[in-house]
This record gives sequence, structure tokens and C-alpha cells, in this order.
Amino acid sequence: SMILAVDIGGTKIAVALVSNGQIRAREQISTPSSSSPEAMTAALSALLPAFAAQADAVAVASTGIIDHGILTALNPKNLGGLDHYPLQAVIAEITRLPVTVINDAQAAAWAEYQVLPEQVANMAFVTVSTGVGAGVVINHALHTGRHGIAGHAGHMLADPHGPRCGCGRTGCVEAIASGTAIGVAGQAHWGENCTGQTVYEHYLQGDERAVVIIHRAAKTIANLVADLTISLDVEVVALGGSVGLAPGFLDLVSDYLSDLPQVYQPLVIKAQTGADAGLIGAASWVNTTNN
Ligand code: BMX
Ligand code: ZN
Repeated sequence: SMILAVDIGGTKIAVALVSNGQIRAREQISTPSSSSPEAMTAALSALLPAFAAQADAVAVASTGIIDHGILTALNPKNLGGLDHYPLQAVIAEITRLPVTVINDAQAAAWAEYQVLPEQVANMAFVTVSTGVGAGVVINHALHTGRHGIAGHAGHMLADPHGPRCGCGRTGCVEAIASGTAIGVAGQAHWGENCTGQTVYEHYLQGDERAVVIIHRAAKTIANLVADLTISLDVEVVALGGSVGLAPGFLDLVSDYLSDLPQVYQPLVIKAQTGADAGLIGAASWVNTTNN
């Protein structure tokens, strides 16, 4: 069957037709910057109908907490504060197709789990992107949680004296290591238009101020990987997201991990499905839940 896969992130919305795990057609727009409920519905209404005409079902991976098809931003700064937005119902109304929705990092974890080079029972996926997201597979099953919260490890404590996170807690991993946080840290040096990408370019050119910011982020992600390993006994952690996949970032995370005792060190790999992890994972999750 032909699945219309949709990946709603803090920065972009990607859509594709997916059949047998293969992406057939792909289109991408920027996430509406106002991201009010009305702007989100308008963007989806413009984007989806052309694809829906060729699909049998819709599979959505979205940033935010997805509780029974309803989207609430944990970090409202990442998605314009969508609060109890009826994502599943909105897309069903637009497409007139059956719609399944899960969190983007959970979907990506499911995609990455299917393509692991070696079969393991327990693994995690961590995305370092607009936010920091994660998904965990425990005993071969994706763990979504009763309220869709499972895996929101970007909001575990990294530093009690760290910056306040958009979720309202102080010192979350996301407030230090996300692309957004990296950009904010760079604003002191490169002005208010500085983004995570700006800082990363300076880092690649060897700028010492950028080195400090990127090392702090990588060390924070290494500690997150260690925490997931010591709490869940994950054997593999796949790293994705625009920062996670940026040149040299995974090596830096691996370096910081190697300073820790062996028991904290899983195999850390680059996400095999790259930027398509959410699309492929959502599509394959539909088949999992239907079977
Ligand atoms: C945030 C949170 C997670 C998401 C993660 C990565 C919101 C809107 N999102 O922690 O649900 O999985 O960001 O999201 O609160 P991305 O947009 O960076 O892919
Ligand atoms: Zn937080």
C-alpha cells in the first residue's frame, strides 16, 4: 500500500509517498514561523491534498507530545506553542484517509531499529536538532508511553545551574545542546541573528569560542547517551538530527563517552536513514500497529 508520510519538525515539514519502506516523492516546506493553530492547519491544507490523492493512509511523525492524536508542545518555543492541537483530526479532515500520529523522535527510533546492522533487543535514537529528542526501543518494541511522553530525554537534567529550558524546567539537555541553544549561546559573539548553523561553521573553522559551545553540547549529549545506557541497558544509540549528523559531531560525542567507565558506553552510530528517519519510521509504524 502507498503511505503518505508527514514529518513535522520545529524547522521544516517534510512529506513523501512511501511504499515498501522506499521514498517515492518528497517535498519540504519551512514550518510556519508563527505556528499558530491556524497557520499550521493552513500549511497542511496547502501541502497534503496532492499527495493524499495517491495514498491509502497517512502516517505522521511530529515534534511535540502526541497523546492519542493530539499535539502539545513540551517546549512551546520549538513549535509556536501548539497546545492540544488536534493534529490527527485535522489531517483526517484534509485527506479523508486513516491517520496515525506519533512523536518524531519515536518514529525515527523505530526506523533506525529496523535497519540496525546487528539485531539487538534494546536501543535508543537521539536527535540533536531544533530540540533534542529521543526514542527508545525496549525488548524489540517501541516505547511510546501511555501519554506519548516516553523518550523525551532531551528534558532530562544536564546542569541544575544551566539555562532555563522552553519547557519551564531549568538545565535540560535541550537548553544546552540543541541547535537552538547552540545558536543562543553564539549570540553573545555573533549577534542576535546567530543560529546553530552559524556557530557550527565557526567551529569547523576552528574559532575557539565556537569550540567551547560545540564541545559543551557534545559532552552534554555524551552524558545523555550514558544516562540512557545506565538506566535502560541500551546496546546501540543512533544519533541523528541536523546537529547530530553535522561533520565531526558524532566523533566528539564518542570522545567524551570514552572518558566514562565502560558500562556507560554503548555502540554509538550515525542514523542510517539520515534526514528521512521520521518519514520512514512513521510509515513503518503504521504497518506495525495494523498487524
Ligand atoms: C522537543 C520536543 C520533542 C521533540 C524534540 C525534537 C516540542 C515541540 N518538541 O524536545 O517532542 O521530539 O524537541 O524535535 O516540544 P525537533 O523539532 O528538533 O525534531
Ligand atoms: Zn526542558
